[in-house]
Amino acid sequence: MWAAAVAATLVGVTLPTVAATPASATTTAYDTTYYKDAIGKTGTSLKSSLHTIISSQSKISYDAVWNALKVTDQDPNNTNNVILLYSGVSRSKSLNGGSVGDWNREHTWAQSHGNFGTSAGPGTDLHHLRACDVQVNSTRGNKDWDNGGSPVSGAPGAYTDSDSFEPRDADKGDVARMILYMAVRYEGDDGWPDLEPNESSTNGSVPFHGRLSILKQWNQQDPPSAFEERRNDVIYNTYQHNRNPFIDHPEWIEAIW
Ligand SMILES: [Ca+2]
Ligand SMILES: [Ca+2]
Repeated sequence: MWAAAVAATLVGVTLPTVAATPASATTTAYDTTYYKDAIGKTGTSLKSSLHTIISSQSKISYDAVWNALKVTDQDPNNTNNVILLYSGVSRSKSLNGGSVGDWNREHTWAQSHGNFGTSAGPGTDLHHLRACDVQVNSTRGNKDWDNGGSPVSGAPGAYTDSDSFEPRDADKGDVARMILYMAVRYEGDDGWPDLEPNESSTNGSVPFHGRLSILKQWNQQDPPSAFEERRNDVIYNTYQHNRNPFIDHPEWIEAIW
């Protein structure tokens, strides 16, 4: 009787998960499916493999981006609102537009850094588009990414100078993973420019974004959040059917760059 009772009790016991992998490596439900061909690779081989995987996607129009952002960027605590990049402000979904007080569509990879415009392609790729306050978006402009400068009005914790923009801490990793997604997704083989990171903060209109060393720091400093992970899932399941590998595996940024 006693032994049977103990055995019955043990059936319900959940054994602790053994962490067999280093803290820097992550495993996801997609490793044996979506990322199957990339697992175990590093460097250009990993980049090339991921490029092939994530290039299989659906594309949406620039107009459709409005409604998509209302879903991908929804405030987890208020379904009527979106959370704005750089400021963290929660604002009504209905205030999308171009006036002061509205939110609009921020291209994290600035449109001018590749001249891709807003036809279906990099200019409408939800993995780097975020809801953003109109005035803060204007302040960011097409600047490269770097630390330092003066405080940004309307975005506490963000800084800017003449050629670069530093997001607030909570958005630093998001920006890094979005920029480096673009670098892997767009390799110049589909009619769009080959987008790449570099170390410059004065790229202007060339298809580069700097500064890579800073983006790598930001990726380490601000790991993927639940908001970012949900966003990746929504884009994958509902809109584009491709994923941002760096939200699933932030350590792949170091493995490639
Ligand atoms: Ca973050
Ligand atoms: Ca590229």
